[in-house]
Amino acid sequence: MSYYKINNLEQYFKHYNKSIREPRKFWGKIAEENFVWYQAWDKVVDFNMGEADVKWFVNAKVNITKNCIDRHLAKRGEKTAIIFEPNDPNEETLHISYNDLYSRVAKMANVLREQGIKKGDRVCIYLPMIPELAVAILACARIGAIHSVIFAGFSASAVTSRINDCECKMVITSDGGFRGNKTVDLKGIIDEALEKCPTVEKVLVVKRTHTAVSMKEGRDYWLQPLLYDAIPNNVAEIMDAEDPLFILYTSGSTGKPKGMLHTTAGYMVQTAYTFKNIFNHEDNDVFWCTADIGWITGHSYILYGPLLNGATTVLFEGIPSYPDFGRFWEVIDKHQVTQFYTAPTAIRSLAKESDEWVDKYDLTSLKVIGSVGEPINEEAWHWYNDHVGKKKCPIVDTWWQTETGSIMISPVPFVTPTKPTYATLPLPGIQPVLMDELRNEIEGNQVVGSLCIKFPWPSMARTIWGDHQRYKDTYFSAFPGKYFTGDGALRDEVGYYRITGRVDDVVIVSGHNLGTAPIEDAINEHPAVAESAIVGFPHDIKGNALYGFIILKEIGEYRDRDNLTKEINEHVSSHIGPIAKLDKIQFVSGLPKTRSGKIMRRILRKIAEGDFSNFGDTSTLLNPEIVDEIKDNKI
Ligand code: 7RM
Repeated sequence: MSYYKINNLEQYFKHYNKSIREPRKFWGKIAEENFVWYQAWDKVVDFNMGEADVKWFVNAKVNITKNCIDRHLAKRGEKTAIIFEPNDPNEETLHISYNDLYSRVAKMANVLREQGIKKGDRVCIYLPMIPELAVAILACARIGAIHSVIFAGFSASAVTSRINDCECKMVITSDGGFRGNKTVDLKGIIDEALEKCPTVEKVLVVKRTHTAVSMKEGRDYWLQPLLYDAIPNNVAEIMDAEDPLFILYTSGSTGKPKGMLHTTAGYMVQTAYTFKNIFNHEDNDVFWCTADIGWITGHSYILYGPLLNGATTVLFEGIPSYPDFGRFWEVIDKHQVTQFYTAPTAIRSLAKESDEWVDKYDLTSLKVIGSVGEPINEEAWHWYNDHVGKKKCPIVDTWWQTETGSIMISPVPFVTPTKPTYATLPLPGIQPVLMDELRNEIEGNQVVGSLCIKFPWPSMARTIWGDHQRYKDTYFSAFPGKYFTGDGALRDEVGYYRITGRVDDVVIVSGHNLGTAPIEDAINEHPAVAESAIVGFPHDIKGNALYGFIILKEIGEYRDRDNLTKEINEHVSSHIGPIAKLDKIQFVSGLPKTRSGKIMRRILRKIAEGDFSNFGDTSTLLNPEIVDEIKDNKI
């Protein structure tokens, strides 16, 4: 009996039950049958949740790139591994075969070694979505260097703090990056960042935009000439299962980002397994995840998950609105994409545009469409289902985190019946529980609580780089013995999970605990409202009161703002209760968002409190300019 593929609902339950009763046998069998190892493990898992100490596949030896590339060469050498779709639709698409990927990675790995990078060294990768980004990541993994990819939209100060936190020895960047009709001066940002990074010895620079950049003698080297001279073969480093694979920074509730550390074997096993099942991957598929590789979604589902399965994965350099709002759909049509994986924020922004953009392309190649990053609201779900999936493609609403490494709760398409706005059921191996305020597990269905995971899973982060105490405090102390996700969830009558949002987004108004998410949902139902964010601010009598930041749709009849404020509050009052009425409503043209579409409530909270000092690094936002607008118009 193999557990790698779930074919029907009965099998899902069978695998799930096995994974709970005998997790070691379950994961051991998957690991044994689907990967190549230099040496097997002594123990499948060893853990102490209280100490936040987890090890998978203890003492096994492996190299993830042998599994991503080498083992496919005999059967699939000429198969396309990566389709590179450039920002400019008139620039030629590049099809990189597995053979080609092998030699590119081998050359890059040899260059890294020649430039003094050894196993365990940290390499910062600050590149646009170009093939060299994928190749650089895999080359690090090849030689055992720890990659730390920084999203190439982050500012110099964000780059400086991330490089210094993990003491990178090298930076790989490019002269610039294309983004729609703009170019971004990546090398200039790196030069500024490196003024305060004493550990960086070398900078390798990819030529992409051909803009003039300054090259520092003895530090900066053009990458292409080095690659040209490199040998296209490389012996992979033998890695321990628990050797670090990468660090990826994620924002915390305080300003300092957390360097989540992922290790080798567990991450490999579970990203491969989840990719296979959640996207129902078959051999001739073309998989497209629109995230940036700078986020965990890109790490796990543009690169590692697909390549581990010998899939064809699309690497898209551009943005959804360039040259027009049809770009995503044009790319699906052009490459006959079979699985499309994107974020609700992208869906909503494209749903706002004319349906003609999506209707004019042939999307019949699609089999499965996915969503990730935040709760998908009912309206967006239906638009996605009707216009993109044409009611024929199951929507996989995938819940997971940078910390979890791979998808945790999601429908398995063609197996789990979907339900709008529900991430549905845990994948085999995942044991979610809902907890109440008294730290008791809530049993049964039709309940809400804080979402925890009560047993370790292979791809979980092992620590925060350099700060294990913070890792323990953040994830393993609120509910002893369990991993606390920070999210709230409800479990419906059949056991399906719906993630309702961060539980830290709770405000206590006159002694009542009010989750901001349901209030936002109610407000968003008002026909004039496009989007809203609610935060608390101190109030003399109530303790806290609610402050709403609201984006309006372009609807003429709702021009009277005072009236609208009243109407919105009446709406809240009738949907949730008078206690949830907002004390202040500010109409805004946008909300501060992270690049993956998450509202930065930390900033809104500060504005609502009237504290305009130290917003943290706002340059990491999608729309940093909005902060001043909101601040200037504060009520
Ligand atoms: C993959 C990713 C993690 C946080 C997580 C949630 C939210 C992600 C969903 C979701 C509802 C989903 N990693 N989140 N997916 N909420 N439904 N399907 O996004 O580290 O950047 O964010 O994102 O709050 O805790 S992340």
